[in-house]
Amino acid sequence: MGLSWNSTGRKLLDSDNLDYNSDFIINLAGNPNVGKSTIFNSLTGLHQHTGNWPGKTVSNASGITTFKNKNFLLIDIPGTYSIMSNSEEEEIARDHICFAKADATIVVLDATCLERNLNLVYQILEITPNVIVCINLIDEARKKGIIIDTKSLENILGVPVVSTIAKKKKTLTNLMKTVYSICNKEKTLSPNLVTYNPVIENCIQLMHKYIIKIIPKEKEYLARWISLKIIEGNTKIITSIEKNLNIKILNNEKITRILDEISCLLCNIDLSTDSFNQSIISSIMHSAEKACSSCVSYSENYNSTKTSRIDSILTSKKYGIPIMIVFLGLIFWLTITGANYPSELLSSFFTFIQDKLYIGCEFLRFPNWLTSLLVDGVYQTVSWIVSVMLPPMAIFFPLFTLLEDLGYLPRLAFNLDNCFRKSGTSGKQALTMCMGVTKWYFFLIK
Ligand SMILES: Nc1nc2c(ncn2[C@@H]2O[C@H](COP(=O)(O)OP(=O)(O)OP(=O)(O)O)[C@@H](O)[C@H]2O)c(=O)[nH]1
Ligand SMILES: [Mg+2]
Repeated sequence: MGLSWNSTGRKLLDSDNLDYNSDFIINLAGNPNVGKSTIFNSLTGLHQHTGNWPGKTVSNASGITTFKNKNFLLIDIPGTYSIMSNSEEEEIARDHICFAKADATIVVLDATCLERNLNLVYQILEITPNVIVCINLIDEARKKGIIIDTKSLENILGVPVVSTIAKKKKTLTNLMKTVYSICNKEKTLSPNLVTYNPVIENCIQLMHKYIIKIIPKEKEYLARWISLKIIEGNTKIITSIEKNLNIKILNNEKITRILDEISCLLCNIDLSTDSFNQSIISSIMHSAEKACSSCVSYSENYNSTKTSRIDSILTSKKYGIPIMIVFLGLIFWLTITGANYPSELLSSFFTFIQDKLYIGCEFLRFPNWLTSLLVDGVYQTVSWIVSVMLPPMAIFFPLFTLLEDLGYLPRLAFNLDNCFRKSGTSGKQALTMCMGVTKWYFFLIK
């Protein structure tokens, strides 16, 4: 796509056709639905799609904003919860922040759920030091009685932290001032990274000594993260690193030898690949939890907000499970008894058609075996499945969608999480389990 102009006559660019004539390039990253596009629109005067559900921005978008006579090219990156896995949006975000040319990355956070958002901040700090943390939705946090000490968070993270209300353009001036000073190197940043298990740290050091020698000078900061990814054995990320930095990792004898040494170290503490990854994730989560508890406090009206009151009942130890049993019981009852009526109607309709099919076969002088194959075999089986399965599904799914829209499903998942973890899965499987139970009932009992 080509170039276009906004109402103020500034040049606007599509991300697929980035023009680096701007003075500075700034990434806008963060979890989904935290206000990245709202900030982007406020600053550039563009109209990126915004709305109150996650995943609206699906590819990088870019636009120019001017501050203190300098042009900043802002790039609105699709929201992601992490940059560790291999899902498409995580790859886009990770590769862009890691390898594309940028002077700074603004990580936008939702002030109402800081801890979850800080997990991503810690991951991004591993791939770029020039980070500005922007705590958005401060107005919503205030309404809920959440108070955030930005200075304290700044000390913990080692990068600047500003708070904003994206819809109020005035609040973005402070953000732009900070971006300006970082881009002009008025401040040097030394982020405080997550510290992993001491043995893992030793392994990283071993790999780091070699990686720092082969990596391009301007990407030296990435050496620690690349070392970690090599130890993790994440082939997809490694291939992307090889391609973007033009270095050889997969068939590198020296790296293979270091990896052998590292395997011995990890064997000594009995750390398999799975538990290695688990340990990395827990360390990041632990750091986010610690940072959050040191800088977030709650005013007196915190617990009196409507959602937290509802939450405290729906997920409480005393009422959570009984309420869940009542809700699920009601859904099963509506599905099972409610489905009987349309099932009977469908069944009589299919029987009526079946009689007509017999007459048709007789009229066409089909041999008995063919009539039996087509009508008693194919038609009767299909009509039985449709009349038994369609009505419960048509009742069950809308009811579950309603529970999802009301926000009950995540609470259900929370209530069942402990129990599901004992069998090696998570509470999120609750919907799959309910679907399984319904199918089981209709196939085996009916
Ligand atoms: N109250 C309040 N609402 C905000 C603020 N910033 C954004 N919003 C609203 O939050 C919702 C999400 O904003 P978006 O800008 O679409 O979020 P995003 O981060 O781009 O979302 P994705 O593209 O899906 O990752 C929209 O309804 C915005 O109007 C804020 O500071 N305060
Ligand atoms: Mg967006």
